[in-house]
Order: sequence, then C-alpha cells, then structure tokens
Amino acid sequence: MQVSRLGHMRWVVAAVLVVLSILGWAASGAAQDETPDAPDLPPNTPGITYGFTLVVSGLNQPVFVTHAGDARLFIVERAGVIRIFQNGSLLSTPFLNITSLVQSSGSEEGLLGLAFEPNYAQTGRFYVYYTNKNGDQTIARYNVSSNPNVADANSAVLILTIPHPGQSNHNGGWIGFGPDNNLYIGVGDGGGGGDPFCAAQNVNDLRGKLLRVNVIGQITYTVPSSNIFTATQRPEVFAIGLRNPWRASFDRATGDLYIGDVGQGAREEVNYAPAGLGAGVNYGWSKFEGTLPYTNNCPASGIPPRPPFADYGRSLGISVTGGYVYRGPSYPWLSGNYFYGDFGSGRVWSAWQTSPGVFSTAQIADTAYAISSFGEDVNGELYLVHYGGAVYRLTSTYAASPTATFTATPGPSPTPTRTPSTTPTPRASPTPMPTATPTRTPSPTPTCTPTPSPAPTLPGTLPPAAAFLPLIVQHSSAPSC
Ligand SMILES: [Ca+2]
Repeated sequence: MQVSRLGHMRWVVAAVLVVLSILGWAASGAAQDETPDAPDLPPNTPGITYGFTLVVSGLNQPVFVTHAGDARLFIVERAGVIRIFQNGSLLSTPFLNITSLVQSSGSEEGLLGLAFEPNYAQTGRFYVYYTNKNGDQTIARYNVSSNPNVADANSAVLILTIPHPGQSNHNGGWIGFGPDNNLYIGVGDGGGGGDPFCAAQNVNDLRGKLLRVNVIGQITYTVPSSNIFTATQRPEVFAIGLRNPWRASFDRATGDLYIGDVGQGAREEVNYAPAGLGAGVNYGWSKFEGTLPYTNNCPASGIPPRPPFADYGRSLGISVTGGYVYRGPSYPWLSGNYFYGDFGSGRVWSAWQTSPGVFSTAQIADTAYAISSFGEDVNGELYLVHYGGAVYRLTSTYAASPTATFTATPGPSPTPTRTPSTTPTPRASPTPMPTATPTRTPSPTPTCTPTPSPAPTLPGTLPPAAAFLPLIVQHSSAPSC
C-alpha cells in the first residue's frame, strides 16, 4: 500500500485534546505527582528542534525495537526474526528465528512483540508475542543460549494462547513489563470491523484487553491478586475496552501507562493511566471510538468508559502508533514528554501534562516514515521504527531564544551547553550516522486504505482556554485499520 501523504511539514501546534477523567483519577494522581511528571519544557517550545538519525537500515519489515538491559538493540521483524544491533553493526545471525511458527500472511499478523524480564541478566528469560499458524495470539517464553547473542530456539514455553478465529487483523501484539514486574499484554478485539465478537466490553473475553500476569519465576504465569476481574472467567484481564492496542509503554520514571489504540474509521487515540491506577479501567471501545460514541449491538460492560487524552481524525492519520515518554540523558529539555505517531501519515506528536492527568499535544514532525513502533534503549533514548526497513533515533536541539516568551515548568534552566542563539545549532550525534533518506515502502496494513482528506482546518495555535475542549477535526469514512 502506498500511503498517501496527508499534509505538509508544519512546525505548529497541530491538535490539542484534553479530557478530564470522569473517574476522578486525575485528581488522585495529583497526590503522587512528582518532579519527573513535569517536562523540562513543553515540546513545542520555540528553539527546540527535532530530528531522526538513522541507526540501522536493511531490515525486513521491523515492527519493534527494545533492549535487554544492556547496550544492544533488539529489533523485531514481522516475519518472525529478532535481530541484534550491537556496537554499530547489525549482527548477521539472528537472536531468534521462529518464522516456522509464525503466521504473517495477514498484514497485521506476525511476530509483533518482545519483552525481556527486568532481571534478564540473571534469568536469561524473555517473551515474544506472535500469531501462530492458526492465526491465534501466542505468548511464549524463551531463554538465551550460552551465546548471549543467540537465543535457545528449543527453550520455548507457551504462556498463553488466545484464539483468533476468522480474521487476520487486530492482533494487538505489545507486551512489556510494568513497574510492578508483571507482564502486560495488549490484545486486539478479534478483528473484522466494529467489534463483531463484542469482545472489548466483555470482561470474560481476553480480546480487546490489556492483560496482566505474573511470569517471573513461574513456569507459565499466575494472576496478580490486585487484578480487578479475578472473579470473572478471565482473571488475567487488567483493563478493557480496547480495539487494537498498537504499542503501549510505561513511563520509566513514573510508572504511568500509555496505550495507543487504533480506531475504526474516524478517530485514532492515545490513553493514559497514572501509575498504579490502571486496573479495571474501561477505555471505551466499542461503545466509543476515541471521543465519539460508536453504535453497535454489543452490550456495555457497565464500567464507565474513560476517554483518551488525545485523539485525532482522518485528516491527520489513519493508524496510531503509541510511543514513550522521553527520559534519556541526551536531551534533558524533553524529559517527561510523550512521543507518539501515526503509521499512515508519518506524523509525530508529543504530549505533555499541563497538570497531572491533563495533556496538551503538539505535532513535532511530519515524516516520510511508516511508523510501525517506537522503542527505548537501556538509557531511555527513543527510537522510531520505520516499517520500510530502518530504525532511527530521536534527536533534538535546543537553543533558547532571547525573544521566546515561554515559561519553563519546574526544571533546570538551559544549561551552558545550550547555545544561546536564535538559530538552533545542530548538535553532533554521539555516534555519527549516515543521513537518512526516508522512502515510503509497502506498509503492513494493506487492509487499511486511507481516504485522502482535505487539508486540515486546525488552528495553528490554540489559546489556553481551548485546551480543555475536545478538538474535533473533520473525519471521513474510511475502512477499518
Ligand atoms: Ca477508547
């Protein structure tokens, strides 16, 4: 699928959506608000620039990048291969190759997720999420071999298999360890369009959910007693009301949870739960798509739905990719800002909390990348995965403008290393990389054909008062992504 470009590079605020929680968790979150919640500067501060520096190319449909607690990057290729990037080189021997187990004929199928145990250096255990040859969601554990760069392909232990009959889309695919050392698993609603299985609001169905299980030290898993739905048929359920959660993350400094959830035909969305307050949340689908009501015959769970903190329409993108809160050492002015993007439009946004649980968002780049994922390295630097076969590292410069009128939120003033110039001075990358020449290549969601939309009519900048109003951009009918 050749994804049409949906707009021009514009260094303006593109969209703002702030929704106060109807459950009151925002207020309760204030009590635990700490310095790490406050970014040093809003991401659209004048003088901040952004770039994406090529780290590695030549990949085959990469869909994820992560680390194992050391300097290596582990890159997931959809067909079923995990590659290692180490000391500036992509190792020729895969860390793991399970293509014989993985079904990837459907564009959204494949090896989709990877997570290393928090104490991986001691245990050598890691987890993968893939669609098996029956099309079912499969979470399996593997061990590293005596060679730290090669996994033991014979060590597989099946942790969980979730039937996925009849459809190849909405496989979810994100797995990750939370600050509680439990494994979180993002599962799609079973596919098709409009939640045909009425799974997302059904607490007895693993589909359309974020699951939480304890795998550390277990043969398979146990269910944490703090899961809300332990009295139901599926106590693994942690949160409900998701359609196709495509990338989630925990803020490594605060433990806050962010979930990107791909929309049906109108709205892409990003959800938030403060640290320790995510259990039992209903993110709305399929009674809501983003902030819009969605009509079908599925029974509601009865749990009040929580709206996303950000959503956007078809003029800005077609398939959200959830990202990460930046906590790396290279660009301290970005600390606390959450970066996410859109697979189809290539746009990248950053969201920040103007007060606990209340967000503003700004577009920070309009790229040519098919953004299949973001990722973190061991230090907290952020990476963008381009499905066309490359991984880029987020870079930034900051040069305080003498005429800038922003007021920095609590955080350090610009350090002496920042050039006091009205012209941002590019900072040399610690590891010089060749200049990327992004090219659009076939994308993983041919089932999602974007409808070209008229140019967005968003205001360039919203006054502060508007920050509390949902900004409804125009949306057009489009097939399910
Ligand atoms: Ca939702």
